[in-house]
Amino acid sequence: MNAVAGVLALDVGGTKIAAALVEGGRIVERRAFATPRERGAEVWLDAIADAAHPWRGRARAVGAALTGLVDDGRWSALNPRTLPVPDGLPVEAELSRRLGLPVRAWNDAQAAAWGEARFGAGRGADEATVAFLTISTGIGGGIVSGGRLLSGLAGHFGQWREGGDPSAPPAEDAVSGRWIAAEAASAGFDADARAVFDAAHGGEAWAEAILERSARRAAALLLNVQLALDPNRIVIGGGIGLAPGYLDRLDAALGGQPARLRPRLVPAELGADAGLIGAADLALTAISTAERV
Ligand code: BMX
Repeated sequence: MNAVAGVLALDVGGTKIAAALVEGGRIVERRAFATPRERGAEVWLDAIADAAHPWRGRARAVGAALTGLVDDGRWSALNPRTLPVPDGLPVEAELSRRLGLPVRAWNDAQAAAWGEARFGAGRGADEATVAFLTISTGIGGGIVSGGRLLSGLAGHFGQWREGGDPSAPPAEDAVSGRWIAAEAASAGFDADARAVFDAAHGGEAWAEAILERSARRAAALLLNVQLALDPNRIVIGGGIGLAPGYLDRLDAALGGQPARLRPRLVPAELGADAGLIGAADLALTAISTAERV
């Protein structure tokens, strides 16, 4: 049995990268920095390894939550606009080589779904299905059903196509933080998503209109998730999803639906830590299972 009990947790999003040391299911140390998007995957991996390096002696495994598709240890983009991940990057092997530890990787929202189902807003759902939807740079999602996390493409709700046209852009391209900022620019305002929320809170009609449109589209997505999975609850996360008033906007947009169709929306309890805590727990389980074989 390995005496070192900690796990290195990584959360790589389109906007920021977070690294943390997790011990006993809790984050004991952390650091975060902006994703150096334009500098490519080699730089992202080196930056991640540099951030995690000081904790190496205190961890027995690495759990990585990555924006994009993660299949059998390889990392690809589903929407390069969120982060232009090269196709099939062997991310588990590449990070393991840099850190000298076993690495397991999942999609960021899938890891967060597990974190919330086990330790957060999904607690107590037992075998029932818990869906997770995070609105941030893009829209991610995850599904925990029967006590298991569904992997691969399962939960990538932001990639759903709108309007019955398979060649339409992904749903997230007209909802997420990136779209909100682009709409502000179109309206003549140099504002990121946070500034748009501040402007709406300050009574600016242009900002409220943008958030209203984003929330209505997200609400339509949530209604479809409810019809597809009939989850016990849908946990809402992400910088946009948890921004002040956004959840109320989602509920208001769903208000006209019959009660049986209306999703039960709950805010993520682990906030921005859900992916880190989920990835750490998943990695610890995966590595411990492998050690027993
Ligand atoms: C995109 C997709 C998802 C991700 C979601 C949220 C890529 C690179 N990412 O839909 O895998 O979960 O964005 O990503 O294709 P985030 O960076 O906003 O957390």
